[in-house]
Amino acid sequence: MTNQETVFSKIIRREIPADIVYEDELVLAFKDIAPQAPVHIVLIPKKPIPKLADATPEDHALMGHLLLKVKQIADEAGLDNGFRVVINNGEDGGQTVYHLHIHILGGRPMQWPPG
Ligand code: DGP
Repeated sequence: MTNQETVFSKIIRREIPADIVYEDELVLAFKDIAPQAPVHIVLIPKKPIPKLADATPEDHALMGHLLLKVKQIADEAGLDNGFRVVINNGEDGGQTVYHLHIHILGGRPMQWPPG
């Protein structure tokens, strides 16, 4: 197992099951296994960037693609009343899976500030 090998790599390779809601050549989105809201989708790049702080200028287009896919996935999930987007980065950020991912949460009003 390499440094960048995580459970999300296994989901990309279909080695473990996930409820996939969107896929293209660059990204994959699936339902979070421990949902924190009625809708909780995790969107990942297929490229195994460990965390946001590890993205480089080479990833410029990929980062833009991810954010535009957030909008599409939220639309398709029916989150017309709004939604929250979260990226946990590193230990203090509460990151547990070291494959960059965007949480898309919705279906209830969110609190601010987050814990
Ligand atoms: P984070 O704390 O930002 O690293 O969030 C990781 C998220 O990944 C967490 O909300 C739970 C989710 N997760 C972890 N393992 C699995 C899995 O095997 N399947 C799915 N669908 N989600 C997972």
